Amino acid sequence: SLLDISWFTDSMETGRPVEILDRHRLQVSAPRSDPEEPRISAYACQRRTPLDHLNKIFTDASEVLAENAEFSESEGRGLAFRKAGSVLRSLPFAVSRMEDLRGVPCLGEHSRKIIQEILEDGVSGEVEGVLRSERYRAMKALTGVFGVGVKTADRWVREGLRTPGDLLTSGHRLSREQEAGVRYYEDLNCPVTRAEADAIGEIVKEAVHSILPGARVTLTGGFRRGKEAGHDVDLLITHPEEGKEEGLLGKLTSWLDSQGVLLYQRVSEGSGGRGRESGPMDHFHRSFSILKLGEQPGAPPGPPQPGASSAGQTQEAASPRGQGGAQGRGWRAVRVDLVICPYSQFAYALLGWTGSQQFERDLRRFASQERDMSLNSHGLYQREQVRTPPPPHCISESSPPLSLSLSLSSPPL
Ligand code: DCT
Ligand code: MG
Repeated sequence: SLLDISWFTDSMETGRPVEILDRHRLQVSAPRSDPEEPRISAYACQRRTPLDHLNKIFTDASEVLAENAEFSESEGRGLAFRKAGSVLRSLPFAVSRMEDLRGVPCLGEHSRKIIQEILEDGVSGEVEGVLRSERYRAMKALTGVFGVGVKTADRWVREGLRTPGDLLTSGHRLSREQEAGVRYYEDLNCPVTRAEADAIGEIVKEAVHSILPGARVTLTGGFRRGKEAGHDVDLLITHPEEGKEEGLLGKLTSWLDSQGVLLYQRVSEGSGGRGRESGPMDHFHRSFSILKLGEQPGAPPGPPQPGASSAGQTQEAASPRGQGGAQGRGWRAVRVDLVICPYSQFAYALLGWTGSQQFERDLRRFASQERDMSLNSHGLYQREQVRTPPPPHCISESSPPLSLSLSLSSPPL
């Protein structure tokens, strides 16, 4: 059947030898470990992908082309460049000629053409063209506003807007999220350092512990993978006694607000992690927030400014052109995701929130295509469990997710 054929070809792509046992039986063996010809998996989750790697010149190019494709809502093309970037990151050698790429999966014709251009000329004309293009620059600047997606940015670019400053003078009515995005534009586009992420973690930990002793706060996302900088701080919060985490998010954000730390927040109610689905998005109670961090990591940000209270309605430090930065003002704004999860789902949530995006994507694809299972941040399920979901609120009792042997103290993935 078609299904069998796709399974068969995927197995071949992952570099696993297939033996023909008889007319009706094929056997897929363990990956070959031939040092002469190491096979590279087509799944990012089966590759070692170090943060520091040897092919930056090519991965930078793939990233620009992926972004540019996403700006045109060409998801397929964007994904192809993301996959190419991911596999290039995993190569243990610097690519110096096209022959080096023999047998490397996930590199389409277009990606290979770009690599060839860079090998021959030192740069890719296509990438240079994108970087110079007015549309790309404007889309980059406008999607850099927190709360502005590709569709909205595209509409504004068609109207002639180019920068967040243009947005303020255009008279467009902005959502509360976009207003915060413009107000803290410079800060939110300035990478968050590891020290700043740790300082935010400490502020949140102190708040959580004063509300719910014994709760655990874990720094996830890029920082858990060892990155030195990121675009936000992802914090996963749980409590070893299942159920105690309920209602925590509201109390936590009220506490942060009372301390003058909460500059903005939007809460996604989710279902407190009680629901599950076959899609990758999770159902956790979550706050997309902007927090205020004092200049010295860990230092209190100072008293709230006049009129700067009441849950994210703050008007302080509004920069007239959306350019207000941290310099000289003694604090900076930081994007923080606060995610609450029930303890029984913590291992899955930690795995799902650690990333990278490509690693997660392929881990879910691996579960589905190679194991006929479904993985998300709530659990790992047999396929038929997903097809016939049990009634709501009975999930953990009637059909617990399969156990995942992930040590809570495991090193970054
Ligand atoms: N994630 C995912 N699928 C997505 C988006 C995110 O699986 N479509 C997971 C993986 C990473 C985690 O959520 C946090 O997301 P980001 O903060 O966007 O990623 P990051 O790796 O932490 O990147 P950065 O360092 O820039 O914050
Ligand atoms: Mg992050």
